[in-house]
Amino acid sequence: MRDDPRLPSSPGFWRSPVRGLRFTSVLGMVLLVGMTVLFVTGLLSYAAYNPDLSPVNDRTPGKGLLGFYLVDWPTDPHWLYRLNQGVHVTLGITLIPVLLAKLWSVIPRLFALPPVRSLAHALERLSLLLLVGGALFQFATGVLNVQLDYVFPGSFYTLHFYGAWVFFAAFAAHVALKLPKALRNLRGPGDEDGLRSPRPAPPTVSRRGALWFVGGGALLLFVTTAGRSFDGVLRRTALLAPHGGADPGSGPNGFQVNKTAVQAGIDPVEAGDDVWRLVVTGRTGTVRLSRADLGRLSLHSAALPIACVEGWATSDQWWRGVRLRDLAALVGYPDGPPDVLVESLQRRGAFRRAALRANQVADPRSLLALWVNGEELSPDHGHPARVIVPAAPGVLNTKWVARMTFGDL
Ligand SMILES: Nc1nc2c(c(=O)[nH]1)N[C@H]1C(S)=C(S)[C@@H](COP(=O)(O)O)O[C@H]1N2
Ligand SMILES: [Mo]
Repeated sequence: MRDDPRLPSSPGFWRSPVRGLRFTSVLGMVLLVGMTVLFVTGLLSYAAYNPDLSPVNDRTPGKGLLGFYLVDWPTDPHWLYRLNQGVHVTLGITLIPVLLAKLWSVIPRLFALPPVRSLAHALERLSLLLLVGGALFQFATGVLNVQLDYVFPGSFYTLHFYGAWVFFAAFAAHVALKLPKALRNLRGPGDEDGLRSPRPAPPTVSRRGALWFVGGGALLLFVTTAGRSFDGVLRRTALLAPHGGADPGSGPNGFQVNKTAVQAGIDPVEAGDDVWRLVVTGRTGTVRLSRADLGRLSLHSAALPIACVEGWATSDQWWRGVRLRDLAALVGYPDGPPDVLVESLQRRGAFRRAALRANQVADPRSLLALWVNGEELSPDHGHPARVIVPAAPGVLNTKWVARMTFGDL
């Protein structure tokens, strides 16, 4: 029964001559480095949202110890989030063929009998379930989020954050168990541990050729993804980046729009110059400012990108408007601004409000922007006013701002 080669539980059932520990070890080493970078950039991406700051930003209020590493997200260098998220998303997509090839290479083990040989073996198999399940879950949720955006309304952060910890715990255990063997197998012919087929079919491709095939697939994904972190000609190479949604057109406002004013349900009358007033509240009370009032305050410019959690980013745009710290000074914080809660005219949607930390408010490049690239903000980029903060993820750059409440959150 056990050796009946018609059954997947028999080693003879698996006939590809490509399988073997060396093939598995090479892919495993690539994943060891790649998955670690994905995990670290993923945790940093979460930290960039400043979840410890306010319940508004915190998508995983029950995280407990898992949030041990959270820091006040810095504002320097101003491309920090763009780089972090470009690496995270581009690398994640690039590693898909490597992950699939690795799983393919060890699939005979899934069916090996007896299913459980000992308590230790049972624990190992359980950890493999978390490892493989966790990896597939992280890749699936990540890819769905960047390609279809907002398929998990409000829950993507939660799913991807906890999924990352489950995966990485199993990954660390797996590496501790397998690394010595993988290293041995890279140096010389090791024991084959049931991966090499006992009755291999004639080869149609060499092992090296199979690795080139996987690497070529990864390279193809890389060159059709990496461009999403840029604009202009490079953006057009990002064939896999989502192109649906609003066409931002050309001209000063012609850079990527994630959600249009119409999609966000912005009422053009409410956002119009006659009606709109920015309501700023702080220690000394509330002030209401029209767009003309804002234009009479001290105006400043900053060259900053929009960098979305989905991995797309623009290059630096020239924003012009009022410094956030000057708005804080208007309501009672002349030296040293506190945190701020920013709320949009938008009535529904997870990103209609966000909290910023004191260090972000204090940065002289942090603006409530009224203009971009020398022109009025377009409705889709947040007219009448939007927040722009260096090094922060796009979700913190609230559009169609209606209210700012300064104070320690
Ligand atoms: N009010 C509001 N502001 C918002 C959003 C939103 O949905 N509503 N989306 C945020 C996200 S996720 C990003 S990436 C940026 C995108 O800005 P852009 O459309 O001007 O490129 O806006 C941010 N500001
Ligand atoms: Mo975003």
